[in-house]
Order: sequence, then C-alpha cells, then structure tokens
Amino acid sequence: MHMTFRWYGEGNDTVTLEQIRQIPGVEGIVWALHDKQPGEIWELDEIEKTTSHIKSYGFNVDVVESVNVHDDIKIGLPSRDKYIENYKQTLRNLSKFGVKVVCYNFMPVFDWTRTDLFHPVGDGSTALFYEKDKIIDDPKKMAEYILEKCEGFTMPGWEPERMAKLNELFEAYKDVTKEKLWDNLKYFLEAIMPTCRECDIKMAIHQDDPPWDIFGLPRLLVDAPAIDRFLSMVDDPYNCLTLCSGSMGSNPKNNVADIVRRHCDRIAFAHIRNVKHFPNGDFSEASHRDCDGDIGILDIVKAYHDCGYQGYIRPDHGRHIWGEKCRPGYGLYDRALGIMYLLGCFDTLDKFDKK
Ligand SMILES: [Mn+2]
Repeated sequence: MHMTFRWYGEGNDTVTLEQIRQIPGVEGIVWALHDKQPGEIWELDEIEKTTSHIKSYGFNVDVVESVNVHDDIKIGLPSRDKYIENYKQTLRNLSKFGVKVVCYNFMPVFDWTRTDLFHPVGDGSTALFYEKDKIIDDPKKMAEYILEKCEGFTMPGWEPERMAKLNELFEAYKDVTKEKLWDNLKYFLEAIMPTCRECDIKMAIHQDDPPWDIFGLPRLLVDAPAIDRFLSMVDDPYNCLTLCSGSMGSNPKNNVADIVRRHCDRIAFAHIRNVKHFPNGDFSEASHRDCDGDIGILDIVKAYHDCGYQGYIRPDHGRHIWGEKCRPGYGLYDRALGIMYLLGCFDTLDKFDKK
C-alpha cells in the first residue's frame, strides 16, 4: 500500500507541499493539470513543470486524478475518435514522467454532487452533505449554488464555462440511455487499452457519486454488479478501479469491503472516507474514524490488508475543522487526521495480524 495525498497545484490550493511533507507516511502527490479542458493533450513541457516541482519535495507523481473524458466520447459522437487519439497522446506523455495510474470518471454532465458544501456536523466543524429532496430541483439552480460556494476555486466537473452550457449539455445527452453509455465506455476503453499496456499505465475508473441516477441522467458505476460488469466487459489488467469507499458507501446497500475482497487485483487506487447515513436517504461525510460513520472503515482496511494490497491509497474528502478556509472537502487538517487513522490501522494490522 502506498499512501498519497491529493493536491490541486501551485496557486490553486490552500494546502502547500511543504505542509503535506510533514504528514507522516505520504509517498506521493495525486495531481493533475487543472487548467486543461477535457479532450486537450497534456503537453510534455507542462507535465514536466508540475511533476518536477512535486518531485523536488521528495514525492512521487505516480497517480493522476483526473484526466477528464470529453463529453463527445461519453455521448458517442463521431468526433470521439479525435478525442480518444488526444487521450492516448496524453497517456504517452504522462508515461515519460513515471505516471502509473490515471483516475477518471464516466459521469454525464455532473461530477460529484452535494447539496451543501459546509453542513454543520454538530461539533463546530462542517462537511459535505447530500439532501436527497433538493436534487429533484432545477439542476441550474444547484450549479449556481455550487459555483457561488466555490468562488476562487475550480471544482472538477463544475467549471463555470461548463455550467454556462448546461442546457446544451442536457440536450446533447438526451438520447444517451444507460446501455448506450455502457457501449460508449466500452468503445473508449477498448480503444485505449493497447496504449495503456505500451505505457504501463492503469486506467482506474471512479464510481459515480452519489451512486444513483440524478437529474434524469444515467449513471453506471453504482454497485457491485455494475463493477463486475465493468471489469468483465473489458477484461484487461490495465482496466482497473479507483475504488471510492465514500461514493459507493453513500448507498447503504453497498458493501465496500466485499468489493475489495472480490476485486483487489483490479483496484489500482483506493479512496477511503466515511459516510453517515440518515434514514430518509440523506447523507453526510464524516471523519475517517470507523464509529463516526456507517460504511465500515475498519472492515475495508482489513480487507485491503488481508489481500496484500499493493496499490495507491489516499484519504478522500475531509471535514472543515479548526476554522480552516479551504477547497470544499480538501483541507489539510482533517485529511491529515484521516491519514494518521488509516496508517494506524495498517500499522496495527502489519504488526499483529501477519498473514
Ligand atoms: Mn472518491
């Protein structure tokens, strides 16, 4: 297991590499070129600039999150082939700097979705919150709310330019059924797998967050049967998962530890975070501590440990604590606490639960 920490880049994150370096056990930075639009090639000089800066602090740059997939690929337009060629070129360029895993998602229109970014947890801290009934509202209103709350930051999938085109996007996706979306995902993966093998880069899909259809848009990676289908649809060791315990765990029926045990060899990257469920279907993000949420963090860590997991891990979203002003979910303090909790679990299992 290799511990990592997500960082949004110089001038684009309130957290610094100097601070991250002081969290015990962090080996790598999960990074991206955040000013790149989906479909654009990541050029060598741009990759060099960011990765050499990160490496100068002693971190590896093995994991990229994300190289976003252009909508034309998800919709299945004829222009997708051009964007797939660009994607392959980006992979080739990334491989020259040692990148091993590329995280991505295949969600139409919206990336991860919450209704409140700073919801009081009850102890003075705040966390990301999902209120089920708010989602039947106008998605445009929600986009405006998200943009207003994120001023100064670009949130992946919720970029202002993208949200300005919301009507167009909904129109473009109107004939994309769930089965069509599966076909388009398969087409994309089959096209890029040879490049992944040649570059030794694993493609690691992130589950849909939350794991159910929203605003009438289909979502694919939502439960264990969908993950089985995804992995057998393109049965290639380079077709992998970013298994996100929080995304999957938003649905109380999903058992993340079971998925780990079933597919450990196809998990290239693990996001670990906790979620607290409410009986009406709402959920709140919680601290990483097992008893603060409902998804069984200890069972999940034990499953990774039992399987001898060799991939990358990062704490996922954190709460906003101690008055920290930061990108929603991506402050320093609670994620650092999350790392210490996770490493505490792994260290204990390493010492006392030898296989
Ligand atoms: Mn995640």
